Formats: sequence, structure tokens, C-alpha cells
Amino acid sequence: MEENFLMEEILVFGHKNPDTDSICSSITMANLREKQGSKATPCRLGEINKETKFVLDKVGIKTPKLLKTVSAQIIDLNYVEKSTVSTEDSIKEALDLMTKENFSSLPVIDKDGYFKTMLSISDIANTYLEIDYSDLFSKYSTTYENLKEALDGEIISGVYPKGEITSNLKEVSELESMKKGDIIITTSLTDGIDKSIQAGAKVVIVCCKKEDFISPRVTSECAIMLVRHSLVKSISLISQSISVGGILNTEKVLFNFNKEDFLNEIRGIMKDANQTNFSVLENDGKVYGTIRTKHLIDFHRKKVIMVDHNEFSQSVEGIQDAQILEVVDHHKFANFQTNEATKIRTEPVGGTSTIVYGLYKEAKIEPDEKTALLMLSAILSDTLLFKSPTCTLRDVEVAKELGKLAKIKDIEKYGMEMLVTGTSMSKENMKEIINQDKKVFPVGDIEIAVAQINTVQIQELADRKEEIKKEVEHEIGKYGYSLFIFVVTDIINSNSLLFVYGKEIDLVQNAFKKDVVDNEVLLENVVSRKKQIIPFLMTAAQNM
Ligand SMILES: [Mn+2]
Repeated sequence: MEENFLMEEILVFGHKNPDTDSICSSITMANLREKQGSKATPCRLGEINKETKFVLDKVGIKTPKLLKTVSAQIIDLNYVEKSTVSTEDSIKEALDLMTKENFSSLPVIDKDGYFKTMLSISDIANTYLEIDYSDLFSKYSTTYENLKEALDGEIISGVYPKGEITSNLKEVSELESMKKGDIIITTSLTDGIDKSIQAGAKVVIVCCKKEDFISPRVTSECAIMLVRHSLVKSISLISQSISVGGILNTEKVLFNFNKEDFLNEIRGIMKDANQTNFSVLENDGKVYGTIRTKHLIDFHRKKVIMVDHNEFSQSVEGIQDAQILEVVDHHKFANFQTNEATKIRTEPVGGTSTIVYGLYKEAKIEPDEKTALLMLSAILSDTLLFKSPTCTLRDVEVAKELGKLAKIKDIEKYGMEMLVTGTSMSKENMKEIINQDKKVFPVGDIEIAVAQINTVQIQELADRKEEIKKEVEHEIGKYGYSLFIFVVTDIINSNSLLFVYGKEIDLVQNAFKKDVVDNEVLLENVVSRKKQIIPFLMTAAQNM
């Protein structure tokens, strides 16, 4: 169990617009790999159809989760930099970090860890250029702690204050303009320290060597900070003590990302942006890290098993980013390419589930009742109850074995019930039925509309002839078609019943050499609109 928890998840899915074979093969394939010790999750790439819903309800399992993409996300990157600066840090600390780690910018966080903006080297440079030490602390904020740290000062006596500096910095020669509580900077060589204390200074910064320091003659609370640097150097260091929070440029337009953003969506933004380092945020607004373009090529790929398809165009978005561990399919291979060796299992049989069953057998794992019913349903669906030309003897054999395991006595009866439920249109309105798959063909200067629907029970629609007539006449009135043919195709018996309306009904009689009776004509062994209906209408139209 423990091991299972740490193991990486494998996503198993069929094609877009999933059919019963795609869904059932995903579930049964994921089950098999789980039984063999992997962590595999069945997924779907779209809404399930009525037939699949019937099967899942019958088996009593829930619909697999919807998978929208397997594109790599920022969290999949193998390298994300974690450096940040805080608004309370001094710009010296920020500059040191940026120089050491070679960053041109870094994310700034507030004291609670939330992202504020990015600080760039140019923000610091611009601040240095503008600095005038006399109003330093009123213009930029900093703390007594940062001041002491920047100067590497030592408190000799007095009480050194804490927190935000609100007073001014004065040189000892400016004592007449100082206010009580200001910070004075001086050397030890004059009587500057005494004068500063008497004038009410809060802190006196003394720039001299320790051995040259002369203790003040007056005693007070005033803090004396000894600094080893020269006066000029000290003033320059003081300017570095100002807090990052005080120099942030909030008007700059900068990009930042969420850690769940997809790499294929941020690549273009990163390429075009006037920025080299990008902040990545957690969902709560804290900083996850920063990324640079060069890191985008090294990411962890999601692991997948493709079933019942192999073409990327029919697969999940971002499939090119994924690591394809396996393909189990019964379709032709046309455009299939991977970045690494892939386990491919393909057989020319009627359903992917027939192959999956073979994999169970090879693994010496007997499918349980539910698994068997899922596989059986998929085979019956893909082979149209063994009547499809793609059906093989192997599909029939496997279905029989599965029928026993699933405790289904009459598999054809069960299959028929499934197909009937899947194609049932009793609850749909005629407008939707007719417009589900309607194509319009111009012939000379007239227009012919041919709508088609697949079913296993023609009678269900034949019983609704009045509704068909009404809806088709409405279509003709609205669009001006000269002929409207509604083709109801029985997918089991390969027949089509045509409902024909419009002023060119003769065209149908000429095309198929059969009489249209009461706006109806039955065409035996006709299922394809493209191959068996349209060409004949075109020929008949040319001969008129
Ligand atoms: Mn299939």
C-alpha cells in the first residue's frame, strides 16, 4: 500500500468522442496494470454516449474521470529556482544574492510570504543614482537592524532602537538643522559625539578605528555605534541599508505564472517578454519559485497508456509531451512516433477489448465478473453483435468466454438491449434527430439535403412519420431544398429506410430504380450515404 502511494500514476485512455470500446478498454486495461502492481487510472477524453452509460450502469461503476490534457506543467519542471527577497531585506542583501546567483531579477515577498512584485538590478541601480543621503530615511524606508547590518556596526553604549527608521540622517556639521531623535554620523576626532548627544540625537554613528575611539563625556540613552569604515564609505553603505520594500517599482508590467500553468502556453509569453526571470506562484499567492527559458526543456513527462487509438490527432491534448508506455489498439498505424521505446500491442480484431482479454490471459489473471462484462460489452458494441466486417472469429470466441465469466446467458440478447438503448431516440425531439447529421449537396441549380441516423430499430422512427413529415417540410420551407432525404440506417441488418420529401422525388426513383411509396423507400444493403446514396443521386440528376 505504502509503495503504491509513492508510485507514479499512469493515465489510461481511449480516443476522443469515446465509444464503448474506448471507455471499457481504458477501465479494464487500468485494472490489469493495477493487479500487476502499477498505479493506473482510467480516463475519458469526452462525454460518454448513451450506450456506454447503459454498460457502466449495468456493471455498477462510475464514469472514468475526464482528462483534458497531458501537457507538461510548471510543476513538472525538473529545475525551479527558489531564491526570493523580502520587502524587509536591505537592497545590499538583495544585490549580494542577485550577484552571487546571477539573477537579473528576483521575486519580492512580504513578511507573510506573499508575492509583491519582481525586483530587478535596474531598480537598485536607479535608486542608487537618485539617492541623496540627507532625506534618505524619509524618502526610502529601512530599519535600524538593516542600518546596523549594512555598516557592520558595533553598539558601544546606549540603547539601540529597533524597527522602522523615521528620523533623518545628519552629518555632525549640520547639528543646527537637526531635530530631536535624528541619527548623526561623525568621526571620533572632534567633540562631535558629545555635541550630538547634547542636541538630542537618538543614534550617533562614529566612523573610526576602535583604538581611536574616544568615549563621550556625557552619559545618556543615546546609542553609540562604532563603524570601521571611513565617513564617505559609511554614507555609501547607509544607502544600501534601505529596504527593498521602499524601492519597488509597481508600475512595471511583469509576467508571472501559476505553478499549474502549461509549458506550451507559457513558452511564447516567455520568449516575447522583456524579462528573463519569471515568478511562479502557488494557488494562495505565495511564491513557488522562478523559471528561466532555458529550464523549459527539462521536465517530467506524464506516463500514459493509449488504448483503442494511436493517432495523436484522436488523442488527448499534449500527448507529444507525455511518455507513452504502451499502445493497445486494433486500428491501422499511420502517423505514430514516440521519443522512446514503447510497448505496442496491436491485432487486427474487432475490438480493443479482445486484445485486452488476451493480455489478461497472458498474465494468468482471470477477469472478475464486472471486468468481463465491460470487455464483453465493448466487443459486442465494436462488432455490432458480430455483424461488422471487422469482426473476427477470435472476437466471437473471446465474447463467449467473457459471457461465461460475466454470467450473461444470452450474449446476443444482452448486446441487442445495449445497442437499442444506445441508439434509442424515443426521448429526443425530431428537430434534433434530423439535424444530428445533415449534409447539403448542390446539384446543378438545385439543393438536396440528406440527413442520416443510425439505429438498431427502424420501427421506432417509422412510428413517428407524422413528426418526420412536419419537421422535413419545415426544413424545405426554411431553406428551399428541392429534395430532402432522411435516411434511417439499420446498422445490424445493413438496410436503410429513406423518407423522401420535396418536388424532386422522381430523382430518388430514377437513382435507385425503386418506387417511392407514401414518401418511403427501403434500400437493402445500403448503409453509406457517401458511397451508396449520393453518387446515384448525382448521376440521376445529370440524366434528367
Ligand atoms: Mn475500438
